[in-house]
Amino acid sequence: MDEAYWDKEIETIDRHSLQQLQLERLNKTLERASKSQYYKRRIPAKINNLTALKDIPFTTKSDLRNSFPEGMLAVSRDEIVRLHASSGTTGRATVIYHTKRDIDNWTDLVARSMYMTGVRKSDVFQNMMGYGLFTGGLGLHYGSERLGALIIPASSGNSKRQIRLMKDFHSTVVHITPSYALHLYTLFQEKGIDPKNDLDLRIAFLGAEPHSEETKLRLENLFGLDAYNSYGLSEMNGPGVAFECQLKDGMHVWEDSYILEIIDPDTGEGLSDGEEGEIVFTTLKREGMPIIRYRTGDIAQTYPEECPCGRTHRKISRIKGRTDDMLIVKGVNVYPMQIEKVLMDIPEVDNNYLIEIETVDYLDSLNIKVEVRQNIFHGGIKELESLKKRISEDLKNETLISPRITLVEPNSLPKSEGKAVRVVDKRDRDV
Ligand code: DLL
Repeated sequence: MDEAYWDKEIETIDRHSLQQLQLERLNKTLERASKSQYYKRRIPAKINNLTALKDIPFTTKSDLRNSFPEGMLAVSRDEIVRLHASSGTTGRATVIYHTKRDIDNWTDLVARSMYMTGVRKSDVFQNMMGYGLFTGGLGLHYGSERLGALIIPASSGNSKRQIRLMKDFHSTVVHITPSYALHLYTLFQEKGIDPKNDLDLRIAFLGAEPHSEETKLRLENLFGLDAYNSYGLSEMNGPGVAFECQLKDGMHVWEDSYILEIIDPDTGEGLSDGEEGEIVFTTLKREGMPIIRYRTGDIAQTYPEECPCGRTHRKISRIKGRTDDMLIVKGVNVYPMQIEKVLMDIPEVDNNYLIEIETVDYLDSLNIKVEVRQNIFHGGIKELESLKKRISEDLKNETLISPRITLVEPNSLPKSEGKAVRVVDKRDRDV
């Protein structure tokens, strides 16, 4: 193993060889997928070049739902060793099946990702993502074991215990949702702990939900560590699909395992580097349940430049939001992430906020509740008014909208231990 790389050969493979490998693996994928009920009549037996992938139809979340529970299974049930499933809170559940080799490949991608950020055997890794059907806990768990770090399978929640574990075992690396990390910091403050000086944390993996660069910088400053963006989705295994390297400027998508496309969400046409659109993935190594041209709903762009870290796998930007979480307020398109970006850049703003959208006189009306720092909240009315004005102006510059701003006390908004609910949509649907 080379110092800087987990798997130098594959991480630094030249683009031409990578594309050849992709075509080879794609054809194997087509062969496997054709054994499933769902794909058997939808895909060609073989394609001769990667461009021909564009002629294969997309797979969507509703295709996964409609083929529940076994319509996309491509091997015999005996080959399956694990499943992960979404809760189905916004619709019917979806399920992903893994063979032994699928778990092995996933484990390797996670170990590769963690190693890339600088995690080594000597690290103590506190995994604060939920263990269970959600992929955040178990996904990182096995990767960390393969790497050889000492893992604390803390799972999410129970903040007091999390803090105790960090202190007792001198955790150096954490895996956490950004919203939970922000919440945890307020608890540190209450307990008089300064994570910068009283703990040994040096690396955090932030993922499972959209977050702005400003939130990440804020967390790096509060905790005194390097935060790396970790992106993935259950349909593509879970975490370990794309991860930031130590340059922290975009996430490498592991293209030996996934074909990455960015498309125009309205027309489905492919977009070029630097153009923002929806991420589409095709699995290249999955046996149990191969998925072809999956529309993730996540919005990002690819970077045209080569990364100085030497890895040749293309990078994507931070996720701007999801196609389905874009708000249209009085005709203006706004992503919650744009709002977060503005808020987290203002030092007087504390670590939590909530966006409410409702119908007033047939029009969309946006109300943003913002927790402000204790001293500001209990300071003069003048200070509060001027903070409100600053937030309004900055939001107007960033998004062109002028929402109502309500400043509230720290710790008064609902807290998150997993994926945060940032937007409450109370709009009348029948007008
Ligand atoms: O959230 C997998 C994961 C776990 C990724 C832990 C990273 C860390 P799902 O529950 O299927 O899987 O949700 C996937 O979450 O399509 C994105 O919309 C969002 N998401 C995940 N990671 C990020 C990220 C896991 N780093 C959905 N930035 C995805 C922004 C993210 N959004």
